[in-house]
Amino acid sequence: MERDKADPLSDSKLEDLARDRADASGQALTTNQGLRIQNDQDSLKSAERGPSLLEDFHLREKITHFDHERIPERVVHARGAGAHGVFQAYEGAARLSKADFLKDPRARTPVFVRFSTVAGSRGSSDLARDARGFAVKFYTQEGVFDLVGNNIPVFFIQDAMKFPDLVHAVKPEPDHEMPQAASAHDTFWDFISLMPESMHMIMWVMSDRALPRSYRMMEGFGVHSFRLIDAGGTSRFVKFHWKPLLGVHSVAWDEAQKISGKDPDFHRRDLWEAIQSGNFPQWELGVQVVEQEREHDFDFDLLDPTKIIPEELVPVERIGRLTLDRNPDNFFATTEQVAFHPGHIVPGIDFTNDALLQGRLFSYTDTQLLRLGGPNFHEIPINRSLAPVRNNQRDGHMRQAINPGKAAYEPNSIGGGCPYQASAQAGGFASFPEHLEGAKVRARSEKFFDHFSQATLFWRSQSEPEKDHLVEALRFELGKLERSAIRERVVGLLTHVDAELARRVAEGLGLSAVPKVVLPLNRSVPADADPRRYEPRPLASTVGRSEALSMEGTIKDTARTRKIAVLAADGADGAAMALFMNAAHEAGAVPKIVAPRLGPLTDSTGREWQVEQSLLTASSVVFDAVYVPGGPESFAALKDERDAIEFVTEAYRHCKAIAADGEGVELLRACPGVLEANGHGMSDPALIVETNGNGADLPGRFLAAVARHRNWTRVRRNRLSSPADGNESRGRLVLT
Ligand code: HDE
Repeated sequence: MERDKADPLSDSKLEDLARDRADASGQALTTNQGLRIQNDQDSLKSAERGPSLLEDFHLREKITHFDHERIPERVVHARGAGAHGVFQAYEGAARLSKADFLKDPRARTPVFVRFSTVAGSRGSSDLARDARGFAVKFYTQEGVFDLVGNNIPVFFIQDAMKFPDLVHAVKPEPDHEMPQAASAHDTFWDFISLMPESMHMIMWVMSDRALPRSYRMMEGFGVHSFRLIDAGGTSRFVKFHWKPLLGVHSVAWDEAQKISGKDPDFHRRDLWEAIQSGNFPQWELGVQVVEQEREHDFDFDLLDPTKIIPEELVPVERIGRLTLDRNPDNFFATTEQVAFHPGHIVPGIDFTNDALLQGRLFSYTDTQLLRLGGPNFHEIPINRSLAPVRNNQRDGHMRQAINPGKAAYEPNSIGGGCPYQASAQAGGFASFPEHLEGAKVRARSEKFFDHFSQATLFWRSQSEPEKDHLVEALRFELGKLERSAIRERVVGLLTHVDAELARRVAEGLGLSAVPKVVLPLNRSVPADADPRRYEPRPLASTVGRSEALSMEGTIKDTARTRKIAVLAADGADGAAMALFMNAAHEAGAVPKIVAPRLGPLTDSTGREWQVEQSLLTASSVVFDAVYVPGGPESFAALKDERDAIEFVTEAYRHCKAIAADGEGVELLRACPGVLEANGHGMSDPALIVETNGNGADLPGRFLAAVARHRNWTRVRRNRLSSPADGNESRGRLVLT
């Protein structure tokens, strides 16, 4: 997947950025005025032991700049990671949109992508339970187009008016600023419990979608309905999707919490390392297209961002490919300063009246004015359009452009009437002339009030392990609340999603019964309105299942980029190790030797291997799978290491593929619950053990299990002694 160096367009943004690259290699140190510095060690003093002098321009410049190095972090999506890449449309996309970057399958449009969590601060963990931002900036020849989406296709609220409330509720509580990057606290659930429109999104964020294995393994969604405008001026509604070529995969919640301690940069590191090693992450751009005439054919409103269009109703058509192929040179210059905006748009794409989107169209410029300090943030290299920028805007903080001439107004004659307006024919943007009529109101359409049908659809579409995880997530989140009234209100709302779901959550919370629902359910009601008009009401005629909502059917045929720990010590079976290492490399996996200590490891054949991490620095949670080769000496060294036992036990608990041969199997036996759980573990397809030494097919079987990601059915409970019988009562009365 080498980037095509000869391609002029895909490199054009990198060349544009190169203008501002300050490379100091082989150069002398200077002040910001270019003065060469002779002493960067000592400040200027009146004597060796005397006070510093105000005259010391070098010290003042250095410290002043340092004092001003931070800018305000993003109000939301503060923590993120970015990468450069390229987008290329497939043949046929031109049928749907006249956008230049979609029209020509040969055009390789440069992009910059930023992934993020939503609630946490800049320094928080990548593994918080949260939605992930998936923001793509296309540097097209017609200007910048930003697709600023999330990895979840719906949102908590239907109207921008409630966004500050939502964010205040989920952010750390204002009195003590706790908890960081977590929704498991009273204010968030208090708000949610009074806002049933959030229930569909709650299903998603309580599901494993909120715990991605990698940014490279999550879907992206534009969320709102947008418009595509074709060359003939016809408008169609569209929902945007990003489909990852590696499939959609998640980690377990216990694992996520541990990764937050062991490697809070887990996702950022994963993205960086994948790109660095040439494993360029890829997604296909998908569209669900709805003809204008079908706008009202659905049980839900296309303008309601709390609803999906089930893929069974409108299939996703794949129209292009995104490849991330280059890490940024400098985090601050790119990832921190990049300014996305759903309102950055090009001809061929247009907005809808989704009231959440409409609010966003205001917010993103406003926030950049504060964060980036003024109206010229479009001149910052990462934000700079590749299409020429010519207008009569002038001056302001940090202006870079030097606009010659006298005429900074339009119309003008002094400047020859330039810059002139472009006709639509010449690429001038013209808004879609949507026909509108109605009274000026603060209200939403009738169909917006079906708050539960799609939440139910999501729940019913999950596999059994996914349902278990969702139930556990709700028990965890609600279990952290201090106020039982909020907990009960939420469980009450869950009964409207699914009675079984509510019962299971109630049981885990130790409630003696599923709480009675207190009406009205919806407390998001204007002062003078009749609350009954605002109550949720089901409209969807059928609630079945939608395969696309579950991760069970995702791509599971590649072990590419999967990190596999080879747990070994001196004397490990050299033949088995060599066989496995070759097979793993061939499959594109990333095997790393983890041993009791760093330095070279000598196997049974005398071959030396580089130990990449010791048991002290490594942890199973940052690996996808574990292989334990045989060798009596290696086993003897590992069996007494508590860290080695925990490594395997934890990998087992997190449903990962584990393989062992020879004495390696003995190590598995020493790990509580691993081999006893099902006799020899033979019925577990992700537990591959070879006791009689004839393990030629072990690497192949193991790598196939790694490709399947996890055996989520392995443990339906975490208790060691009894079989997985589905009894979740934890010693309490079972609720019916
Ligand atoms: Fe954002 N959002 N948002 N948002 N959002 C921001 O803009 C906002 C919403 C999303 O990597 C902010 O530059 C409002 C939905 C992403 O830099 C801010 C509303 C979706 C990113 C803002 C929403 C998003 C942001 C903060 C409701 C998914 C990070 C910093 C009306 C479709 C982009 C900034 C990046 C960032 C406002 C709702 C996605 C404050 C008012 C829905 C991926 O302007």
